[in-house]
Amino acid sequence: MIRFEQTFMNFLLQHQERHNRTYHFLILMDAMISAANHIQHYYLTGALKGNLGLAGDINVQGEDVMRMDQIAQEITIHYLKASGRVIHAISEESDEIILLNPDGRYFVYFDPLDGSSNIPHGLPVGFLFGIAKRNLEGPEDGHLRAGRDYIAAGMFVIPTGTFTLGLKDAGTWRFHIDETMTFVRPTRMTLPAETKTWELSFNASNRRTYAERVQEWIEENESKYAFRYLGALAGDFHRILSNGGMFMYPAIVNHPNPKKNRPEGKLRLMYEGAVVAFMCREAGGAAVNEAGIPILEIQPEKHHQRTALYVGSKGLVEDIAKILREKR
Ligand code: AFP
Repeated sequence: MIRFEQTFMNFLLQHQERHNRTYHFLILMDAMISAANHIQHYYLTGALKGNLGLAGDINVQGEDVMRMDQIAQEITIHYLKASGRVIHAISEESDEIILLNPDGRYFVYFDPLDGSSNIPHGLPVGFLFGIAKRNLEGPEDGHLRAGRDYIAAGMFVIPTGTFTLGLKDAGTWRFHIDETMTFVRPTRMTLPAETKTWELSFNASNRRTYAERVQEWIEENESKYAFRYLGALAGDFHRILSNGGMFMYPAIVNHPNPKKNRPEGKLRLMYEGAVVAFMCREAGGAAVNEAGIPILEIQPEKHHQRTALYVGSKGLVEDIAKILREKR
């Protein structure tokens, strides 16, 4: 593992030269970090200030909006706009594309507070984001980018003070916050090849609703690995990146109440699935959907498109992908 004793900005500057990162990207990252720190502050004081409850609205996904979802959304939009670098943003909390700076050069796809069931308890949630670059030469080619076209993707696990960032062709790095709220000590993340620490992570209460072949795969494999599940993708994926194994949120196709089936999956492609798939690829792993297609290859057709997700160590993901690709 490579370690740097330097601040986050110095780290990026060093990588800028090697990987053609621009000054504009640094400004955008500064905005993301400021937003995350600000959200974390509200989250830490949320129980005392009464901010960990429901807001009383329903979001575009038909889910109850929490007060913290609204706060995190407002904070993120504020910083993205102030950065002057983002043309359009897509957020879990907004039905419409958010138009920010006409001259901005990036698209940002984000979920400012993912893992709502943990909010009332003040337990870990995630701030997930993917970044793509606008086409600066020639005609604009739209903001709906597949994960393979992201230039970076990252997640803050709030309020644990950890930040993980994947940079295109430059690895996935984990930072920790210090007393001055600076993210320091980047450590390059590589999924462990050794299977001893591998974990499986999925919502076990859903297992009988998965496709039969997925249920069979779980039965054959579960006793080989430890099982862990937090219910917030950023936290669960954080563990997989460190320990190896696989996080999965399969399609729900066998629910006793067919209205509750989710054949297209639950997680959102642009700001959940593709974000962790990108970081995973840069750490040596893989990610596929319910058809066994690489998540990073899926061209989104709409902003809030959902996907099933299998992400983690290549050996496990490729094993289940083979089964998912078999026609039955
Ligand atoms: P919410 O933000 O709606 O709770 O969803 C969180 C999430 O998208 C992802 O972070 C979790 O991995 C997954 O859903 C948890 O879903 P279950 O509660 O169905 O297990």
